[in-house]
Amino acid sequence: MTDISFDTEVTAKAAESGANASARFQERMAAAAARSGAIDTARVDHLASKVVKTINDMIVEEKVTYEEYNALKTWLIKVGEDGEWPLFLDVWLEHSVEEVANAHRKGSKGTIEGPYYLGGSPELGWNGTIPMRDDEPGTPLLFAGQTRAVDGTPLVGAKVELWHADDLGFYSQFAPGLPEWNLRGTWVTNEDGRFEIHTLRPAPYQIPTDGACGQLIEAAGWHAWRPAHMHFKVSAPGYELITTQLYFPGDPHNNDDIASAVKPELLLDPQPNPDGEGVRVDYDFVLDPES
Ligand code: MBD
Ligand code: FE
Repeated sequence: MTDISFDTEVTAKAAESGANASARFQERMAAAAARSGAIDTARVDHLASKVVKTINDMIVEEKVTYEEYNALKTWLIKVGEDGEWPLFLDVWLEHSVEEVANAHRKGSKGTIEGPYYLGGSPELGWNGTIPMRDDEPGTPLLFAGQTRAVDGTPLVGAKVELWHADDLGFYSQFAPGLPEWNLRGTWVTNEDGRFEIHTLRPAPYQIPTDGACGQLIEAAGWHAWRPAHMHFKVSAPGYELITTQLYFPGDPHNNDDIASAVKPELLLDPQPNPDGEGVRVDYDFVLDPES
């Protein structure tokens, strides 16, 4: 495995991802805020008071010094300047929110969305090839399966959205210089609820190391790796949308993902593709009905 943090071109690209992630998120939330209701003052009071108390208790318990307090203040300011609040929150907190949100589900496991989703990727039928550059590096991967309800009913016309990083760990529309929809697509399941996605096997991934999050990782002696992963959103009218990620067995970071987003049910079982190049992997998505 190569350490990409010493490549300056790579580093410069990573720096832009934070600012783009913040801007895209703010656009989405502005649209959501226009639709949402009044603020629940009692709930905000309860949660905000608890956050403040938890941190105060920690400061007293750990006898945090002014030097440490000022280091924290400096770092928090930098997280904002680098546009890395989406990255920080999604890497270190989103997994708990997802755990709470999806505890009731009986269908396929979800996991975190992370900072790099975009809606509206190109529709590629039920068995199309993901948009990629002519010289896109990576092993061909056929990802085939069915979408169905927890009661076994095949879901015809379900949407399977996939997004993943390129071989260097870049997501299109976040890192600059990539075709608009590179390695992003939407498949619509056929009359049997089936899909066949033609893409490339993603590589192990490091979160951007050149901003505030990277600074924390280095100062704490942590690592920046996530296992190789593909992100999905799977949806059908009348069913709960699944946001998930799938992983490959044997990845050295399946057991210490920086984002704590791996679950045993999310490990794939790729095999040599009997009908073509590269690998084939079969995986079905099972959706819970909306309550
Ligand atoms: C990613 O690609 C990702 O999936 C997560 C969860 C955090 C940072 C970058
Ligand atoms: Fe990712």
